[in-house]
Amino acid sequence: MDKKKICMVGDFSVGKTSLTQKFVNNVFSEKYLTTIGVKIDTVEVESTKLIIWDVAGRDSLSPINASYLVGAAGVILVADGTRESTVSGLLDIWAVVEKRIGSVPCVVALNKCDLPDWHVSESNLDEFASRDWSVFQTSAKKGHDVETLFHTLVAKI
Ligand code: G3D
Ligand code: MG
Repeated sequence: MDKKKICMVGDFSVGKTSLTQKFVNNVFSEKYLTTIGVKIDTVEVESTKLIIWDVAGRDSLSPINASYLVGAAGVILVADGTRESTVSGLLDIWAVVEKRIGSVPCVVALNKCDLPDWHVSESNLDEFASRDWSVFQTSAKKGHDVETLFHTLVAKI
């Protein structure tokens, strides 16, 4: 079976772990917790063995942690739609990703869409669209668009 590593990236507390858990709890998953603070879930999606890397800690892409990206076939960029800085911050995070592993397929989760206090500007959405990223408004809490998010990335890689 084809094996593909993907990485969850995004600011602290945007919902990387919650989205991963919501997704893998609906499918059979083997988990590993590595000593370097990365949680790895392995799931089968459409005859691909998907290996999901979810980093712990505040700054998922500090220069030290950027090596976490090596070998990834794609990334899920996660922002908290109620915190504008985490949305615009995706552009900086993408720059780190691109420098480290090149222009891999990517999907964007604007997470916490169940909350009323939504702050996603049109200019950020335009910027994402111009990069050909697939953008989803997700809720790890309600399960909204979580399956679609992961399946879209798998289709791209
Ligand atoms: P991280 O892995 O990116 O750091 P987490 O983020 O998955 O740990 O989530 C951080 C906090 O946001 C958690 O709250 C979690 O329950 C909450 N959260 C994640 N996704 C959603 C969502 O879709 N909707 C809402 N309303 N909350 C969400 P706590 O309070 O446990 O820190
Ligand atoms: Mg986490």
